[in-house]
Amino acid sequence: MKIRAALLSVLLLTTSALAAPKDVVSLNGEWQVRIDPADADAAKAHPKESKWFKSLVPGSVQQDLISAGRVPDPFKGINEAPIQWAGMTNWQFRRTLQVTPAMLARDNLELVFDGLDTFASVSVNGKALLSTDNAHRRWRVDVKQALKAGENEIIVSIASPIRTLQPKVLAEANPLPGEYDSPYGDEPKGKQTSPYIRKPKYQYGWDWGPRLVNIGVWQPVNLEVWDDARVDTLLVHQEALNDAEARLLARYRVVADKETTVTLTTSITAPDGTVQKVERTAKVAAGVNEVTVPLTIEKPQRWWPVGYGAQPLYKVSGHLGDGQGAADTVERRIGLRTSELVRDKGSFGFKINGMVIFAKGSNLIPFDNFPARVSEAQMRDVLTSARDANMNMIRVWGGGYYLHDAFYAMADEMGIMVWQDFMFGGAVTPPDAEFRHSVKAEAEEQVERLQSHPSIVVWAGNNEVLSGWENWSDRKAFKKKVGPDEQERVGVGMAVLFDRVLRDAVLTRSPGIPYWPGSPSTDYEGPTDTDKDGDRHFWDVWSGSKPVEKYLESCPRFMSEYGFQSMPDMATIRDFAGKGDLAIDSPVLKAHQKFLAGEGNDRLKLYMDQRLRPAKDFADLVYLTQVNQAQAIDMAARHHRACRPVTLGSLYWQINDTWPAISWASMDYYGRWKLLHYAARRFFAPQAIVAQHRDGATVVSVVSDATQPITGQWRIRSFDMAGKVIGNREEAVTMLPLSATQVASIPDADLFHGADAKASYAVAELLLDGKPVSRTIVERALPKDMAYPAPGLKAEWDGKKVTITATALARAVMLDFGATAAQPSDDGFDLLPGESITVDVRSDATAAALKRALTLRTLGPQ
Ligand code: BMA
Repeated sequence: MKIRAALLSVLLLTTSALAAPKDVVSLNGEWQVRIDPADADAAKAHPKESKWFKSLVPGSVQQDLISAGRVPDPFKGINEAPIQWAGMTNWQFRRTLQVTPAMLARDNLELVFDGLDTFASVSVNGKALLSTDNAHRRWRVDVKQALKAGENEIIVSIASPIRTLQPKVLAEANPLPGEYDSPYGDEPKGKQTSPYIRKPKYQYGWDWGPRLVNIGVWQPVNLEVWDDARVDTLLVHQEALNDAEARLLARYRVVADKETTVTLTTSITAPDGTVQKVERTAKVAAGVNEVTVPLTIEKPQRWWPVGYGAQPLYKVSGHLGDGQGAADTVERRIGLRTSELVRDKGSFGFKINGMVIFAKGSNLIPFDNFPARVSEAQMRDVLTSARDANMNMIRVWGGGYYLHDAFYAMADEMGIMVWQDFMFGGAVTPPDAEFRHSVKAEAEEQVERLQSHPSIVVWAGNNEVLSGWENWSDRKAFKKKVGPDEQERVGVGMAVLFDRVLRDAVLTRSPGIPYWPGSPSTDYEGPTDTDKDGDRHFWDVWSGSKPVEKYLESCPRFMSEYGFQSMPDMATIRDFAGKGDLAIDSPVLKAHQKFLAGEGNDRLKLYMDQRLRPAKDFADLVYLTQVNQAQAIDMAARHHRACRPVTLGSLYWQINDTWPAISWASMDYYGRWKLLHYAARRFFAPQAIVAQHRDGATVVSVVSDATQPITGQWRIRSFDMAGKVIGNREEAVTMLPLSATQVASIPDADLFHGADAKASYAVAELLLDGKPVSRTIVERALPKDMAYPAPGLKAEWDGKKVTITATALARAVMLDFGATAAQPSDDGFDLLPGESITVDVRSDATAAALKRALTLRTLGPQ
């Protein structure tokens, strides 16, 4: 018996030694870059860069130039202009590759580029093998014939995307409307090349980010070496899900170079570690084959969004073997859940596992202007901050790029639902077939790559392409100029893309997950961007300069964008602006403000003048912009929540920044939370109180995201500025599951008893187990007109903990550490007379330095 077992293992070892598995050789790391010698003018203008210098892959030439100190860092000071030439130049990237005779003896050697940005030609040992035109795609090319034993040279030539497209665009009488015109004279106004290319749109400059038109090998590169057959993709479809079982279909795409028989072993590892295996033998032909394997999971554990249950994940791995040469392994991690859109008489919302979930969250823009350098830690920080602020949804906005797998894997683990846009940022799309085919391939590939992630609960066709086509003035002008036939051709082209091509990609690659043609849209059921139907982007406040109270005028079905700008913390401003004097209209602050081509700081001023007291100095002004932002979004978000069930989601614009900026972000490029992010934690709390003063009364609502009824109390107390209670009302309340309930509408006479509006306020609170879990302050005058008392703030330190006490009302207290980087555990809070709060301060600075750096700011007199 023993001998037989030993013999068997020897045999097994021998067979597996013969069967060489697929090899993946990473070609990431150090490459070289130079100006393409054919680009003679550029080489003449930049002789130094016409010689090879160090390049890092994945990356971009812009990163290489910055790392080598050949251009100043565009994120600091006013340094965006000196790097522009890089995007207008044709480049070559080069590396060598050692190939052994053993590798050459294998059946297949393929170069796989996960992303090339964008118009690239690849040659190996001087032999042209591949040319590309879509940065959102992966490219695979057979290199066996081009390789030789010993040293080989790979050259990737990438042409300037602007220069490549410009002849065509300049020749157009009416080029397609795009997004933001270049301030650098490289493209004439109204003649943008970006609508014609498949490349992250924000790199051409956005209203929160610089123009940095990346050129490079921006994703990993590998050499894949295999025999007989490999697994090209493994899709895991969820065909049915109930409490008894989940029925799945593993769909393998197997690519073979000859007819052979393969064994596919599919293993499912449950969250508790138990493994089940299904083996399937299939005959495959040379070329692309599909092999499907039905799987069943008994008593499935469901994946839930954060706040509604756990996030159990199952591992599905597939092993391919043919007993001769082929051996390949793929792995997917899945979660079991259903996702549906609630669409009933115009409504719009998400039903996960049959439960209608109010979406609380924000919009995510790319993590950096150089996507290749984004770290996992940076992505984790943003997602963790989202979860810590009680968000359950992030919209991955369409003007960027499809994010790395790691991002979605983290969202899966944290229970953050992802609204995933396809990458269309607002530009009108070309109607030609070639463009459509490119998009089709991109969409199918990306949905296949991401479909196993339970966090992705919807795919949406684009950002603002549909509403822009309907409503924006440049598009109206375009339609008029081109006439009805061309208008129809372009319009139909977009409809084919967003209503058919992308919808089909989701339907076939991720069946069961809803598709929504655009944000905002109404699924082609009527005009887009309305309160009554579908999702809405509301920009009357901020872009339209309307007062923030406009947020309260209606209950949209789902607010997928609304936003308000502020300055980042002083630590961040100092980092990009340096040490000198700071002013809101100084060149460096205008350079880091992209709204209205740099004039956006006027809008900050407009709203500050409208609502808040004058700033004492620049640091105080920074504080005031953050208060204004936090208060505006707080007002809107609480309102949206109180509008449930008419409203089923509230995603503010935007959670993050691509660089150190003055923008709508609630946390800046360095991850520092602005006051808005702290406010989000309060206004998105699972149980919250909403109190709005309108038409001479205070309307109080309570909202609960719990799935069980919850009993507590709500109370409202009114005070004068000396801290005396003027009015008081307290009632028990049972909050129904997943609900918003108006509990009172109290006329001023009953709450404030004739007190002066400017010298009194009310505090509405929700109490559970006798403790306040949510609070909001009602004021009947604008903050600037309120007669706030001197708050008498005191700070007492204990290590890096500080206790702040107020003797009188202190509104929107900020712990300002100036240029010292520090993150307090709470900030922007209100203190009632006599109240105190203890805050932990996370910082590399010493406790003594923190104590020295601290300034306490409030809306009242200091
Ligand atoms: C929106 C977005 C972005 C833009 C933002 C702020 O509508 O979709 O295109 O950055 O507004 O203006």
